[in-house]
Amino acid sequence: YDRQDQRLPKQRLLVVANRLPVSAVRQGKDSWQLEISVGGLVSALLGLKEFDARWIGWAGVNVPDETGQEALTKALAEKKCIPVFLDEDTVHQYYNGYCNNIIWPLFHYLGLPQEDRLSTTRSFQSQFDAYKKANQMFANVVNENYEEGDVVWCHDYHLMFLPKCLKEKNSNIKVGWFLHTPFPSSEIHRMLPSRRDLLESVLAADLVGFHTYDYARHFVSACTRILGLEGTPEGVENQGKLTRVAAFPIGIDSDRFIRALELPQVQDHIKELKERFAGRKVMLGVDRLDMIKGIPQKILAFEEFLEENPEWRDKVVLLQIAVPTRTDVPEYQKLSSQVHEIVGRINGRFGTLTAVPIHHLDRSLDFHALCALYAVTDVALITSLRDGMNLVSYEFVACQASKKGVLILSEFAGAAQSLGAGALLVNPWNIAEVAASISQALNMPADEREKMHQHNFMHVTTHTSQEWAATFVSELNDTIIEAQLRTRQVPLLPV
Ligand code: ADQ
Repeated sequence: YDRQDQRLPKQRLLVVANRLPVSAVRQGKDSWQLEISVGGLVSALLGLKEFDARWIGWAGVNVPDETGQEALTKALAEKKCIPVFLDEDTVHQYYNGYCNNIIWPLFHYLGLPQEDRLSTTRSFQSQFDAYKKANQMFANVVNENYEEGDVVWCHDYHLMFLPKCLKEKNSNIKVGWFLHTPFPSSEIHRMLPSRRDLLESVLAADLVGFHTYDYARHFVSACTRILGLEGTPEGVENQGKLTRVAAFPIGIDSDRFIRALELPQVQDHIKELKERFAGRKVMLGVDRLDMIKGIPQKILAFEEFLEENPEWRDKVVLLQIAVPTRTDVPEYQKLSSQVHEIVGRINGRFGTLTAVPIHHLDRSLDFHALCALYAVTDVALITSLRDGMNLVSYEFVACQASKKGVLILSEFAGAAQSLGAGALLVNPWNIAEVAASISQALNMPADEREKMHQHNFMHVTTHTSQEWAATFVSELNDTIIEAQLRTRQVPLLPV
């Protein structure tokens, strides 16, 4: 398949992810209002101009009636989206349960839930059954929409069972799978009761991708240690079939951020923020409120910094923007109260009648407000306990062309491997070390800041989300050609 040849129709790409990039609100019996959310993946795929891409995923709403399902399917078709309808119980067991309460914490080295061992063991099984059932429902929708020659790109830990379901039905479908979280050390992965099933299923894919080389290596050693399969420099071999395994570090649509800074409404925001925090250095945290983001550790380190550096107490402010997610899961509710309690204590301790050291917002900011915040920040503080990549660090760098602020970055974020040389790397568990880095960042001379920023800016503007998606899909296409060559379906030499 030659993508450069303009005479050929565009190759179809089916992108399968748990959630469609659309939020759907029901207006009446058969009418829906749709809003596209432009996240990293959406802009990455918008950049894939030479493909005809469609999304398959759950629309995030329960639609039990056929009239509603038909109307939503029709409305989504205009946005090139195809819905998978999941009932409430499946969502609870598959999404809240197996995905977010089991795989997510385990893949981020936070262990497995263990309040009540016996009932936990039983719920593992029923949640895993729901996970397989949900993955099969995604597979059914892919199969209904598949046309010969399509490539299927599955995303993330929600859909680890999907490659197997797809290949069982049609071994000719070309399937890629990409993981957005870390893949943990095989010692962690082997704790999972369904460790074999998940690995075997992922290996059914033709191409398996991770953010970093380390995650890819962990995956290959899990296959060796748990399944007894041989790892090769290209991937993993299983009964004569090679599954290619490689690192594809994601990026952002940096131009979108850089262009936004020129907009009058963003300039107005910047002006307001500068006036509001005049005379104080601005430190910023932007995270989903999630255990993996190390928000309590970050705030405690800021407290230690204020304790040890009284001269900074009225000269610095920490803005922590933490959008709540997965609010149905009890662990997330506990985290939210814990963070509020620490922030309250520190503001009570170091605040004055006119100013507090921490502004903590429990909400999401719109894109323009976020760009303005990034632009006025002196120090970004990212203390993830583990993070597949962490795009906030990239977005901050993209918006810092004039300020050249400092990035403090957890060594446990995938981004530490790409932006490490232009950041102060920290172990977020070491509160004293993070506090010392805050001091170093606030006191850093301009020439040093400039040098670090240049390194990061160059990386962020050249390793974009569009380039990431194009590389993955092109590599997936290469596995197709290799497979055809192996089975001699195409001649080795031009005839
Ligand atoms: P996330 O865990 O969601 O993604 P991240 O990569 O930081 O983490 O992306 C978060 C996105 O949400 C960013 O675009 C950010 O701007 C936005 N965001 C976060 N908080 C916000 C707020 N309060 N208001 C507005 N916007 C906010 C998962 C993995 C990551 C991996 C990505 C992409 O956990 O490690 O980098 O997928 O693969």
